[in-house]
Amino acid sequence: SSSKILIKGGTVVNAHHQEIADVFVEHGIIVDVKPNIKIGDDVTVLDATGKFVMPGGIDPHTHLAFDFMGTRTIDDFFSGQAAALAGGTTMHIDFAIPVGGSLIAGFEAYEERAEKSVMDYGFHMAVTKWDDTVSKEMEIMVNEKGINSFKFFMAYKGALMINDVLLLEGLKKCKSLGALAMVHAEHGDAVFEGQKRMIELGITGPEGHALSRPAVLEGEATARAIRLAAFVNTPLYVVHVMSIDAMEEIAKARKSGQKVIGEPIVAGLVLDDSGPWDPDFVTAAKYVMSPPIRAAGHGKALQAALSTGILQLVGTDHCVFNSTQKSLGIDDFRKIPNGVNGIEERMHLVWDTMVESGQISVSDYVRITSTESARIFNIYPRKGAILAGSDADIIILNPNSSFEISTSTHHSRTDTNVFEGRRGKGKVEVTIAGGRIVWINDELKVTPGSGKYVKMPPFSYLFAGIDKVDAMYFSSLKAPVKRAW
Ligand code: DUC
Ligand code: ZN
Ligand code: ZN
Ligand code: ZN
Repeated sequence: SSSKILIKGGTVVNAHHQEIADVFVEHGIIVDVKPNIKIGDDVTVLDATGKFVMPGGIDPHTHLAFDFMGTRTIDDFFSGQAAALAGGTTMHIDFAIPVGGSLIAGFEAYEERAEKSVMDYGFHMAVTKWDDTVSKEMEIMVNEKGINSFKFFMAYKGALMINDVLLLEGLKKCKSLGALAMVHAEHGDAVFEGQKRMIELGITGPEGHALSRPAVLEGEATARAIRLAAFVNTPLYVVHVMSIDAMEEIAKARKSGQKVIGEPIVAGLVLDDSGPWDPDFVTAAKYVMSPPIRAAGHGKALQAALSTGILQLVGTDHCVFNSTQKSLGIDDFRKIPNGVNGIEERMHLVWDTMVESGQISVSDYVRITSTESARIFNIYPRKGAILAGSDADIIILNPNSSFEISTSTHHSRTDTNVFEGRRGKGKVEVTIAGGRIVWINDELKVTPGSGKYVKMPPFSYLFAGIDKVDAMYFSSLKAPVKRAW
């Protein structure tokens, strides 16, 4: 395709505004957005009449080429991103994991895995232990490597899990760096106990997974992380909010003015816990993720929370293992690699579930699938907007066309799909990434190495006013009482 693209006559949607306009793209950048743009004849013209022209999706939560639970996710930075593009997502933020305890070694390993990228990407970094080296490495990540968010796993005992002392140190360090603290919120010690109980009862199948880690443990850890973040006075981002229990803690904190972000994932919005009870092991095991997919009412409540602003954006936790890998846990659900797909399905399922159903507007759709990610991770308006000067990451969605999800047509390398057979209204017909048409007429045209690493600067809008609050807090602590003794 030409380096110049004109998208004609569509409804251009941003998070705060929509209008019928043309969009002109040159050399990977949006050059102009206005009605009736006149052009020369060396331009690829796409007719978007009757369709929505929107910022490409930004998936804030993925795990590509992730070494986890004795195996590596089947989607790497090529196949996972190709799948993303086919579903209208043009950027993702992946979780880089330390290697041998080193954040720098972890970052370098992920840099290498991402060399074959076909779309833009950024990294969060996980912190899994605490000492002076880790503390120094966090500074290097923020000041030199373009990372502005750190994830703390409150679960996965014996592997990634941290304790409250580390969480407290980590929160303080994040605050000092202007980096966003993220938590996987489940009470890891209690989960461990719950798993033991299941095994003792003879429940070794996939149904034991959700039974061993009920929503009360997600609510507890969410509340604990929120309160520690309040004590440190730093913003908090709760990843994969899967339950009413966790959502209500976030609602309460936000109501009191605390800066807490809640991210549901698409599987948690549209699936319920009947899957893991399927008599076929692989079918049941494909739904196993943590926190687990909950009973039916939770997803609906999370949708409602998204529509009222209690939750702010949608991720996927795309972390995919095939049937063979899932079968590592055939005798013991504790050994089933945790993770589900979603990177290709998120944009379609959120459209169908939230917009087509009438729960949110098209502008809200743009906000929760793209713009809010860009704002939180401090790359707006380069990403997350259709504005002159923004990166040309654009989708054209036809609201009158339909999608259908199937393992036989998806672009992930896995042989299962937790959304198998789902269909709905609204189809991403064109994806433009970095100014190139990469998805059109149901065909992918991607070039390994064309994706760029996006550095994310610290001190996002979430930090506005934080220091002022601190000054008030500490100045009120100056020995106000003169005692008699
Ligand atoms: N949960 C998953 O299901 N997979 C990856 C990590 C996580 O927290
Ligand atoms: Zn030129
Ligand atoms: Zn997690
Ligand atoms: Zn995750």
